[in-house]
Amino acid sequence: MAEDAVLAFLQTNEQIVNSGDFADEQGFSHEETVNAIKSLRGTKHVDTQDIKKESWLLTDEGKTYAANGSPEFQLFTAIPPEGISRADLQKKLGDSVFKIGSQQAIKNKWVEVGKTQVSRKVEHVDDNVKSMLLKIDEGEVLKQEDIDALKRRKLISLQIWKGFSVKKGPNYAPKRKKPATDLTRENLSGDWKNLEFKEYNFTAKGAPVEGGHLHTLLKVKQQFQTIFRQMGFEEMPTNNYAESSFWNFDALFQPQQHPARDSHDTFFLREPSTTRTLPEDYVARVKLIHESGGYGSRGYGYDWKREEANKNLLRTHTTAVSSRMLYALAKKPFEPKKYYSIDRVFRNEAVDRTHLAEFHQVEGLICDRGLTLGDLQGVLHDFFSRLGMSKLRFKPAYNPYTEPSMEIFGYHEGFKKWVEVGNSGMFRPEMLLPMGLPEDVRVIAWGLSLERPTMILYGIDNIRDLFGHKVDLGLIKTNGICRIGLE
Ligand code: FB9
Repeated sequence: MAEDAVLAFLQTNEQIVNSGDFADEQGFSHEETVNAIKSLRGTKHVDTQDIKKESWLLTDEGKTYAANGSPEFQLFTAIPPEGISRADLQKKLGDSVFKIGSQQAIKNKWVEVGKTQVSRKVEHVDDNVKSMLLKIDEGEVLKQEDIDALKRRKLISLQIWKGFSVKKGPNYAPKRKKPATDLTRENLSGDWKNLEFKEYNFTAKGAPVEGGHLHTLLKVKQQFQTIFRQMGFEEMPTNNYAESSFWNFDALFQPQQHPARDSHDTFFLREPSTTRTLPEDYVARVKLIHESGGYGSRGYGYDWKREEANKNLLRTHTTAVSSRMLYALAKKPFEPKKYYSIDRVFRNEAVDRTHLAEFHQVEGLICDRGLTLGDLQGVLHDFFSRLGMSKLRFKPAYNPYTEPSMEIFGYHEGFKKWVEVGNSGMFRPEMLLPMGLPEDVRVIAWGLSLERPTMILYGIDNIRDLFGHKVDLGLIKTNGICRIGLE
């Protein structure tokens, strides 16, 4: 071991004058020797003095000039006394030597290079570059101006050698006892007094603690959950991506020929392709409301088909869960409720930089007697102001299951512009009354996505950097905490 060699050498010698020579004599690499010396210095077995040597080394180009002569000298000697054509000279020397050689020879006033002819301007020249390079190679020290000239032509490079001279330190011993690192049951019994303990390295970094990391979307989801909880909403159970067309569309009074129910917009399941059970009495009322209306509505006047309602799909909105919850509410003595959901929904749509075939829908609803559109606008102001958006505008819109419906726009203080932030409306009587909810019960509801606010908050402009198999897990680890009140 290099450590043992250093300690043994110092037992019979005053000092190691130069760690480099010592390494060569002892047959160790200089790196290994230096590491051993640093370790022995750490436990004060040795004291050291830094040695720093600067020397010039020939670069690869410098080595070729030292061997073949400088390009300018090669060019000069290739020109016969009567001169030579450029083309012949270039052919003789090769492009690189001709190019560099002619530039330097002209600079030295050795040659004259015309459009076609090259001729000598002097009788004789010396190849000083070559002789200087050979001197450096032999370790000679040159004048600074010569060094600078060769450095400028990148023919030499500076090599800095660092080593040590080494002497015995206060804790010197011919053999180093392996420093103890812990007090143990064994050494506590007695010989701890004779042990040498490794010094604490208080600057050492702790081992990185690998822990779990919340996905960026889930950080924002938690913030939305907090907002809904603060507003007194309960979370709906959304743990079923697979849904029947009945709950996803028919229960919402969405007609069976609606384009959104086409396989171009919806993912239908192949297996199991149809749902097993539906509440038959309620299905009968839904069939009726679609076909011939009721409760003052004309209905759609088409033949409603059970097999269409039975088709299983990946839910296209969390409103499918809202319909299940409202039906469950209608089966009990009525009590007002505030529900929310935040979960994945799936749409068979064209994907692009900001859209995938799925997204996380955020939905809120309030079910109570006598609610009005004003109540909806009020709760939207409350909700979005908690997201840092206090200025809202509403634009009339259409949804198959809400009337009236409104698109929601919020003024984004950061972008200094209005941003579409969601959609909303009052569920239609054709949806609520067949469920069996009391006549005067109204449901106001709204929805938005989780991805849009997340991408704004974290400055992500491609959805694939946020969601999917290409997400950079390093970002998941390093993305900051989410403080809602998005700026
Ligand atoms: O999220 C959306 N925009 C948005 C939301 C928040 C936000 O952060 C604010 C800074 C603080 C920024 C932007 N949108 C809805 C609007 C647009 O992004 C839109 O282009 C994309 N929409 C999705 C649907 O696209 C297929 C977002 C998604 C959406 C739209 C409507 C609903 C839900 C999600 C709904 C609903 C609804 C309506 C009535 C009753 C019940 C639910």
